[in-house]
Amino acid sequence: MFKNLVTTISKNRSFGIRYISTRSETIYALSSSPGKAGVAVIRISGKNALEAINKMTFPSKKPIEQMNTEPRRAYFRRIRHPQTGEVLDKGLVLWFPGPHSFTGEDSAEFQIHGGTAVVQSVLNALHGLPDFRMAEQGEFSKRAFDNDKVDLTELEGLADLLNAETEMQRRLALRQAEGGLRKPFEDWRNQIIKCMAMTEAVIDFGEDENIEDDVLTDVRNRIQQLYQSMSLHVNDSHVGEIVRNGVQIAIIGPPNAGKSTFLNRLAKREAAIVSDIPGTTRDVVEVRMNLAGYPVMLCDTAGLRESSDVIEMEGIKRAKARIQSADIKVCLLPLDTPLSIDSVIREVIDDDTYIILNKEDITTNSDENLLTAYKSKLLKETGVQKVWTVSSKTGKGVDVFINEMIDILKAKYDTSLANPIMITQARHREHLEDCLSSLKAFLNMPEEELVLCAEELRQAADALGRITGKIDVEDVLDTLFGQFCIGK
Ligand SMILES: Nc1nc2c(ncn2[C@@H]2O[C@H](COP(=O)(O)OP(=O)(O)O)[C@@H](O)[C@H]2O)c(=O)[nH]1
Ligand SMILES: [Mg+2]
Repeated sequence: MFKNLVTTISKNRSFGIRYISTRSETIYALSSSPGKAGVAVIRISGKNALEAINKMTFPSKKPIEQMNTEPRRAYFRRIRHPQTGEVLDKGLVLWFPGPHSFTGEDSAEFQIHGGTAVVQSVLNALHGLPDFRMAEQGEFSKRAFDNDKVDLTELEGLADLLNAETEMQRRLALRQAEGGLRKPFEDWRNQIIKCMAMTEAVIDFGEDENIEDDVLTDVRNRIQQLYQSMSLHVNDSHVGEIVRNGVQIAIIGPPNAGKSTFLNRLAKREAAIVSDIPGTTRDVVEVRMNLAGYPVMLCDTAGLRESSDVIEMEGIKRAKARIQSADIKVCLLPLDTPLSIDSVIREVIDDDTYIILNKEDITTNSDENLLTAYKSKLLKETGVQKVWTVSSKTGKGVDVFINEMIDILKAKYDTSLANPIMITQARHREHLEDCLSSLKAFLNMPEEELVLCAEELRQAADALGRITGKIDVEDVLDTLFGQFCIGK
């Protein structure tokens, strides 16, 4: 009985609104990037896709009816104009009958020479076929979503894969595009729906002797367990989101410490202005870097000190805002001035701050023992985990810093398979938190309030449904498809 109830409820309530597209037309588009290239890929999807192959790629010596195009095989053929028979190009032709295609519909692919005129002539020829039209932005993906080939998280993963610039971003995006989030989220949602069905069964058939006494206790235990395991994933220190968006590393410290010189050294270019006039840097200067596959946004900030200069004060305000939002802070202290940490700097040092002693080449603290003693004092007083000594001017010590920073990144932002569920977007987190708060409300509800209990579970399931796109997601879809190019 429960099993039937589960299916009925999931059919009636939880699938709600779906994004509907008109699918009578067959769509086509250039899926590779426009411009000159060795090969261009034209994709076709819709019920007449096979017609494009039959009418445009028939071998000259054989009659059409003898042509046999097997699925998922590459054929080297002449590509012809469907009306005039003129040969437009020679290329590979592939046929993917639905539902075993990206969109779930009958699909075809022409891989032709990537010249502008060649591509245009084939697109024009396709335009002449009945019920064929050029695809809209993201329309192939939209059809894949409509046909349940992918869910929203997989689509987001796909968009991220197209945008991935570093190895870690690629890894994270690929895992998500392959259903890394869909599976656990759907599994959680199904468990909640099952508990909801059990609660509703007690509401409907409470007097019935077929219902075991401990159904509600069972539901409560299951939700308790689910709540705990979901909470673990939500409290993940935002690893997925940080790797997806880039690790923000802020270079901070007093004026003239050599922050801008250090940034330029890492960036290998003169990104920030360097001068011996304290207070030169005002705006936050950003440099994107790839550190062993981790996307990093390195930010140079204005030196922190008390100042009465209006513009410098604005720079310091911006620096402080950036320091607050940074994932990692690297605090530079110059070795050519007396060793001390100003209170303005001390205030911003926290668990994610590391210290670099700069200007090793002109240190006035040349006594090794003094330096070592100062380092241990710094470690003890500030609680930072690492102090490096470098010269931004000569580059000495900078490689050691880079290598050790990579180790820190690897430890802090572990994207290995050991952590299979990685929340990559604020959108996921919001809905997961909604789901958790409904589960918590359920757990705090007196057991006899059956109707309210069932309602909390329904809201929890809906919150998860919004992540995968089972319900109410039109606004998210519009934004998402807008990120794809025409041929995706
Ligand atoms: N000798 C030496 N001078 C440095 C080093 N790093 C920076 N400087 C100099 O210190 C001054 C201030 O540097 P800058 O990068 O503008 O400091 P910021 O105010 O912290 O951004 C400039 O004259 C730099 O050339 C270093 O490692 N060694
Ligand atoms: Mg500067």
